[in-house]
This record gives sequence, structure tokens and C-alpha cells, in this order.
Amino acid sequence: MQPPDKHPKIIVQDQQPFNAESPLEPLRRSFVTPTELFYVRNHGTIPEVDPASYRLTVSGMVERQLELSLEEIRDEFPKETVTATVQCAGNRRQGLMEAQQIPGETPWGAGALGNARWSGVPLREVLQAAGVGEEARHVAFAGLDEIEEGWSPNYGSSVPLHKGMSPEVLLAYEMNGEPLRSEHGFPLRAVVPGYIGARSVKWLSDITLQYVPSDNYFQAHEYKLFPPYVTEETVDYTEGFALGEISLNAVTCSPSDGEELSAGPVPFRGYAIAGGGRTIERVDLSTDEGQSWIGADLKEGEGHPWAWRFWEATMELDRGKHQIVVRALDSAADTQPADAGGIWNFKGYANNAWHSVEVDAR
Ligand SMILES: Nc1nc2c(c(=O)[nH]1)N[C@H]1C(S)=C(S)[C@@H](COP(=O)(O)O)O[C@H]1N2
Ligand SMILES: [Mo]
Repeated sequence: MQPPDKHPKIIVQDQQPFNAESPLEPLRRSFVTPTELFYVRNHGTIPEVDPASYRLTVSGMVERQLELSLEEIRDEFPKETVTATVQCAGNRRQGLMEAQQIPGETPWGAGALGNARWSGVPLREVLQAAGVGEEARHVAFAGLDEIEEGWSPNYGSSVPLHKGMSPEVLLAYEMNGEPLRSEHGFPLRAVVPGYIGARSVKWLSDITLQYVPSDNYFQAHEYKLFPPYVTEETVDYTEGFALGEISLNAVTCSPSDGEELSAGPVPFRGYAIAGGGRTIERVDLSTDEGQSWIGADLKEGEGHPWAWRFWEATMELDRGKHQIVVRALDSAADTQPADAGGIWNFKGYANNAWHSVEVDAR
């Protein structure tokens, strides 16, 4: 059963823990994703938190430990709003699974992301109120959900202190102008724009300043990237690197893969996203597997450094089947790998190979 306030067309991947992704065509209709369409990624329970007794603690390498009620967080700190896209590191895992099997992981399509208007207090305001210790290098977050997988009783992660002190990182209590809904972390969550969704801890209860990254299972074990020659059998979890900034990506949302349509001019629409605050500079499409390319028009998203960019291109299609691939280029002149085989990794993260749809023009 999906939470009652989700869209009837949301694609449920698992019931318990509840995991669901957005259907692509509705997702592409609105630059700010309606909350009912916004994907949900949970590793454990959805806790019911009583806002009256809720407290956020800030401890570790700080000058003074804080224990803040929701009221204090709302009333005693500035409120900022950031339009930011949150994307799961497992977005497009399905494409990696087609290259080589990945047992036991959720087969996400390309809808495990969404763009929302997040409001709350900048994390750095709270860290400054606590006084950042000289030795501190990482900001660790812990949530209130109960986890069965791994060694940690609850979900947690961390970000480097320099990211935690950046103005776009929020402790958010609102999403799209209303209080966070329970599945999105009510009453308070971290929002770390430009980083994989796993770092945006929901139902946030503890912030710890420390010298080392979090030793929570979801920082130290999960969400690490390993090379294609490492497998479940050979992995040493002390190696690999903990994912931070998301990778450059572009996806066609409509037409959808396998769609039948009329020959002639066909509008293609999709999203593109760059990590770490870099911008999308170009989106290209190809009907001949990358031999030649056509430029798409960049649409909504200009001036929003932490959000995805929408794009659109009209392709002239003759009768018959066509495979259309898309790729983006960012402000670092980085672009995407052609195929998923070379970036396959046994956990199935960060698939940013050229996205393709096949259409049948009649
Ligand atoms: N406490 C907690 N925070 C969490 C998670 C979780 O399972 N528990 N999942 C993380 C992951 S992997 C992602 S991708 C995002 C998803 O955010 P959403 O469900 O609001 O879309 O939340 C992150 N924060
Ligand atoms: Mo995720």
C-alpha cells in the first residue's frame, strides 16, 4: 500500500520498507515536483514523530552542546528556501542490471529523483550557534528510523565540514511550502543539494561534529563505489569511496521507451542534472548511436544551481524503429560514458551512461 498522499501512478518498488519512484512523463511536466509525485527511498520504518517532544541534538567537536525543540529551530534561526533536486545514488540501476546482474538491490528506473522547494534553517547557522571545534572535519547526521540491515540501529551518514558549512545545505522543515510529510522526514531532515540523496538524512535527531566520517552502516558500507572488477565475493568494504557529489546525467522522459508514435516531427523532453553545483551547458541527442548529434533547447532551471535542468528537442523521424540516445555536458566540460558496461559496479550506483529510448514511428 502506498502512503495515501502519493500519486496513483507512482511506481512502488517495495512495500516494506516503502520505496517508490516517479513515472517519467508526469515527472517532466513540472520543474518543481509535486510532493505526491516525489520519489520515496527508505531503508527502514517511517517513524511517527511527536513534534512537541522532538529534540535535535548537536554535539561532538562543538563549543557547546545544543538540544533544540522544533519551535526553537523555527523561531530562533533564519529561514531560507532552496530549490534543489534530490536524487538517489541508485537512480537508473536498472540500466546497470541489464549489463550484468545485481541481486538484492532495488531495480530503480530513471525516476528516483525529484526537485522540491525546501525551506528551513541553513545547517551552518546551527553549527555556528554550537561553535565549530577546530578539529572538526565531518558533520554526521543520524535519523529516528529503525533499521534491520547492517550494524546500525538507525540510519545515518555524513558530509565533509566544508559542505556542511555551505549556505545551500538546510535543515528543512518544509517541502514545497508545507510541513514535511512523514515519508519525507517529518519533522526535520537534512537537505544536501548536489550530493546523493543518501546524505539528506530524514527524521533527523542528531548532528555530531567529528574528525572522521560517520561509521554508520549507510556511510561506511553502503553507498560506496567500487570498480567493475570488485564483486560481492571479493569486496573489502574498507576500500571503495563513499559517494558524495552526484554524477552528471541526462534522461529522456517522453516519449517513453517502446512508445508508438506518428512519423514526422516528434518532441523529445527530459531532464539533465549536474553534481556539486555545476551547471548543464549542453544536451545532445543522437539517432545513430552517437555518430552524429543534435542539440536540445535548455528549458526550465536557469538560475537554480542546485536543481535539474529541463530540455526539449524536436526530432524528424521517418517510419520505423528508432533508438534515441541523450547525453549532457556540464560547466566543467564533463560528459557521460556511452555505455553502462564499463561503469557497472556490484552495488549498482551512479549509472550515468547515455540514456536511450526506442520508439516506433508509424
Ligand atoms: N533517516 C533516513 N534518511 C534517509 C533515508 C533513510 O532510509 N532513512 N534514505 C536516504 C536515501 S538513500 C535517499 S535517496 C533519500 C530519499 O529521500 P525521499 O524519500 O524524501 O525522496 O533519503 C535519504 N535519507
Ligand atoms: Mo538513495
